[in-house]
Formats: sequence, C-alpha cells, structure tokens
Amino acid sequence: MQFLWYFLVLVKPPKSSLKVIKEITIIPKPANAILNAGNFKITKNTVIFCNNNDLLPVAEYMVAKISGAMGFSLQIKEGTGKGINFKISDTADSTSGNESYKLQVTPKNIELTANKANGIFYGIQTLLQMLPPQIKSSSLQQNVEWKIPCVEIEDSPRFPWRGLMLDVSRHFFTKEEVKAYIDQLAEYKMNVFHWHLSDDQGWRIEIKSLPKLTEIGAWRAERVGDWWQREPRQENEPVTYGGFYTHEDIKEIVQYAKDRFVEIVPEIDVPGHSLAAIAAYPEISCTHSVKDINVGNKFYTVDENSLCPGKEITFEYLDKIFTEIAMLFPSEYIHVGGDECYKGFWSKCPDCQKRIQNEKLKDTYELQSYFIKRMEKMLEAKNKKLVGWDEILEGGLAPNATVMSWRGMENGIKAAKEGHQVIMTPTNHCYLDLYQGEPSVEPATYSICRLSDSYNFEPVPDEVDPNLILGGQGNLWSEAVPTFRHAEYMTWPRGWALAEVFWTSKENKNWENFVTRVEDHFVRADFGKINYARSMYNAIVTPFNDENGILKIKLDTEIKDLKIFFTFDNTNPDSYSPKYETPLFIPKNATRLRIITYKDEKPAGKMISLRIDELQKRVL
Ligand code: TNX
Repeated sequence: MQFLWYFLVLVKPPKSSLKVIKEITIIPKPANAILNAGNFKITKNTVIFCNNNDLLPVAEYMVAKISGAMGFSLQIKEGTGKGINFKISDTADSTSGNESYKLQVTPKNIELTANKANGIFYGIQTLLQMLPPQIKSSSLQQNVEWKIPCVEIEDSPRFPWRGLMLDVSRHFFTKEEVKAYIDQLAEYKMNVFHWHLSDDQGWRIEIKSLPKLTEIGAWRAERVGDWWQREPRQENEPVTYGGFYTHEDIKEIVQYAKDRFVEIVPEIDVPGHSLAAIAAYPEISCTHSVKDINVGNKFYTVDENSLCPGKEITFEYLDKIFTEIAMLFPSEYIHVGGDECYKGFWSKCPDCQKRIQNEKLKDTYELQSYFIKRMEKMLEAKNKKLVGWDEILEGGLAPNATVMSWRGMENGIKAAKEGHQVIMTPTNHCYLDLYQGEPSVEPATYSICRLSDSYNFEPVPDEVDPNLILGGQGNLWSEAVPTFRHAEYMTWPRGWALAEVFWTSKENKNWENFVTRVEDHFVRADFGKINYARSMYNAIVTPFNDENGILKIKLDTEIKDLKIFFTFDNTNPDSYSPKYETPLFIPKNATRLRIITYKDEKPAGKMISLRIDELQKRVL
C-alpha cells in the first residue's frame, strides 16, 4: 500500500471546509508527501527539542535561518517535548541511509526523524521551504504568520553525489561568495561542492611550500570584454586582478560546508590548464617560456599551458601541492582535472621523449595516461581517491579512477563498462555557463542549455550498472562570469532542476509541476536577495527555410500558458500586437522582428529584437 501513494502528493480537504490547500512547493520534490489540513504555527515560544547532542548544530542552523525574518530566536533544548522535535531514530533503519528523513507536521507538533544528522538537515530544508517566502529575508518581516502546513513526508535521495562546480580561476570569487554558493546549494539538498581552484587564468589556493603559485599565479592584468577577444597583458602593465584563499580561509570554508553536509572536492587541474602554475615555476614546463598569466586572450597551442611529465621535478612539486591539498580537504576524493591537455610541446620536448622511450609508451596520449596513473599512486599514498575529467580515459585509465563524464555520456558509459565509478555531467544538460535561452537577450557565452534541458537530464544510461553512477553535477565555468550576482543568475534555476534530477526518483519528476514550483522559488529568492534567470519566459525563435526555400520563423515557448506577440514594423510589441499562431512569413522589406511573451495578461519574458539578416544567418 505504502507504494501506491509513494509518488503522489495527495491533498486531503479539511473536514470543515472543501477549500483545497495550495500544493506544497518543495524543490527537490520529496519521494512521498501527503498534505493534510491545518498548520503548525511557529511563535517566539516554540521550542526545538533534540533527542541527541549531535543535532544541536543543525537546530542552531535552523534558528539562524529563521531568526532574521521572524525577529526572534527559538529556544533549543535537549530531550523531547511539545514543539519541534528533531530525533535520531533509535531503531536506525539501515535501508534508508544517512540522508533520508521522515517528517510529520500536525497543528501541535513537528516530528522530524532520521538515522543521522544529515537526514535531519534535509528535513530542515523541507521545513524552511514550507514557511512563507518572507522567511528567506534576513531582515524583520512584519505581519507574517509563520505557518507550516500539516504534512507527512518520507524522503530520501536518488544519488549519493549531488553537486555543483564553481570555477574560481577564470574569475575570482571571495571567501564570503564561495560560502554563499555552498549555502545556496545545500538548501536544495545538494551535498558536493566541486571547487575548480586552478587554471590558466589563476592559481587560487595558497601552497605554503611553493609560495610563488599565489604570489605570481594568482594575479593577472585586469580586463573586461569578451573572453578570448581580450588584449594580452602589455609590457609593464600591473597585475591587479585576482586573489587566492589562504589555508585559514580554506579551513573556514571546509568547516562551513561540513556544517551543511557538503563535501568539498578540490580540483587542481593538471597536466593541462596549468599556465598559472608554470608561469610561477617555469621549471615544471617543457620550454620555460611562459611569463604572463592569461587574461582571457587566445593562446592555446601558442603559449605553453601543460606541465612537463618528462621532468621528475614536476612530480616533486605536485607531491608538495597535493600533500597540502590532502591535508586541507577531508574529502575522500581529489580531482586532478586531466582535461583538454595540449600535447604539442611534449612532442618536441627531449625530456618527454625520453620518458616515452623509458616507459615504453606509444605516444603522448599514453604519456598523459602515465602522468594520471602516477597521480593516482601519489593520491593513494595520501589516502585519497582520484577523480578526473573524461580525457583521463585516453591512453588507458588509471586502475581506480572515478571519471567525470563531460563530453556527453559516452566516456562515462565506457568507464562504467570497465567497472569504474562515474559522475555524469554532460555539457548539454549540466553546463551552467551556457546560454539558458534566446542568446540575443543573454550575456554572451556559447551553445545552449535550457532549464528544460537540465530538468530532462537522466544520469543513468540503460546499458550500465546503475550502482556505478554516483550521480551528477552542474558546472559553472566562469570565463563569462565576472561577478557573484551573475554566478547566481547562471546557476538558478538550472541548479534547482539538477538538484531535483539528483535527488528525486525519475518517476516522481514532472516538468510542468516543476515550473510552478520554480515560480514559487523565484519569490523566495527575491526575499533572499538571490539572483536567478527568468529565461524560461523568453520566446524560442527558430528560423527555417520552408519547402520553397523561403525563410520562415517558428516561435515557441519553453513553458506553457505563455502568449507570444510580435511586430515587423519596428515598434515594441505588446498584447495588442499580432499574436503568434503559426510560423511567420517575413513581410517584404522588413528589417526587424520583435517578440514578447505574456503570462496572465502581463509581460513575462524579455523583448527579443532580431534583425532579419541575423535570422537568415541562423539558418545557414
Ligand atoms: C571545457 S569541461 C572545459 C573548461 C571550460 C569549459 C567551458 C572541461 C573539463 N574543460 O576548461 O571552462 O569547457 O564551457
């Protein structure tokens, strides 16, 4: 029986009235939720009881989350009583794992039970999301009744690895911003923060035994403007843009993440993407020729950005680096990158050639594999497991490596078939740096990954053992993300979609229902001053040539219940303009098509204005 209502949210009307209660709008959607009549009201006299000392920190976390908006703090007591009860189950259920929880809200009591504090933490997220949206504000909210609807929820995640990656190399994000990012992802029950700490444009972590990595590697010339189009650093130009995290910063952030049950997986990207490191220590490169940290100008194949695997000193330095990394991060995994390694300098380097000969390697691909295998041994000696981007398959995979599949799913499938653990993060579903809708109204980037693309992601391919798929993550590369506000814009709501993909069962997902919840979470984010993209409201513009070779324009929307209006007469469209019904013919001599969407009689999306010749180009 349990099973029958497992995937449903049922609404029982209250006995006294037939008024249907608004559906609860939790993201990610819980496995099993029943909404009953009535509410539990939090007042300043409400007490949080913990039946176990381990739960005191999560109770304090909850109090901190609500006291700004409520204007009062709740008392926390050990034991049980009338009020909010957090309970570690004394009959621990081994089938439901550390992250599951049970929640029962009645008008008199809240009972949140789990095997471990992790589960209580996720139950708290559910509770917080059921409070009115004003709860997200950090300042006092007057005249709000802090009611939580009566519910019965049983919930547990689909995957153990539910992550987001932030690239802090291309653009630097401060300690406080990194914490905010971790806090935001934890609110959606994500539990991995993959921290991309080094790349060609900056080395971001203090390594005490190699100080030049940050003295030199963390600073570049200041630039704005399109990535890859930038003017390289000029002679004598100061290097004023950058930053790095000290050991103290890292410890503070690791603790902050731990308090939110988030594991930080640090990434030091080697042997490619290493220009910042070799600018600091040229002796670990093949040619010793790189001087300036890249500012976002084109350089691939011209300036060296790979470590030299022919020289022993490279491995000596790497050992120093990873000794400190392993000491700072409690995670069982360390990510060594391994992606997009340009091997042209290796081909011409006598040390690399000698290494190829001595190790009886076939080519530079096997040299890369040699490098990664050595890295695996180095990490294993420090009790850490190696994760790498899917290029680590090339030339032969290291025996115990975990693979992060980004160039589609194929390499993940291949690795899983060889018995390796895999994290799925294919670009077309998981790349948060891509356009999320019509490009002409978005900040410049490349390719497209809509909210629905993220939502429709299925991490487990048919042909592999599902147990080898640890889960997935969204990746925010920061070439075109110069500010934290924009990092938020690129992350939400796609990050919410991915949070649901990684937490909620496949059967329990539903796009239309998700969109209604997203709209509710936009309101919550506004109160929390968190930025997000409303790109799902923008029209989708698809020019095509009809059977007679005549250019026509198909307009569409990603979500339902939007109306589309357009003009060809160089005026701004509104709901009195022609309404889109079927693909458009372009009137003779028209120069621009303008489009706007409406929802509930109000403008919903951004106005799109496209030159006809641009539309023409899109067909070619
Ligand atoms: C590929 S994904 C990269 C990154 C870029 C990203 C831009 C991966 C392992 N490497 O270095 O930032 O594309 O989308």
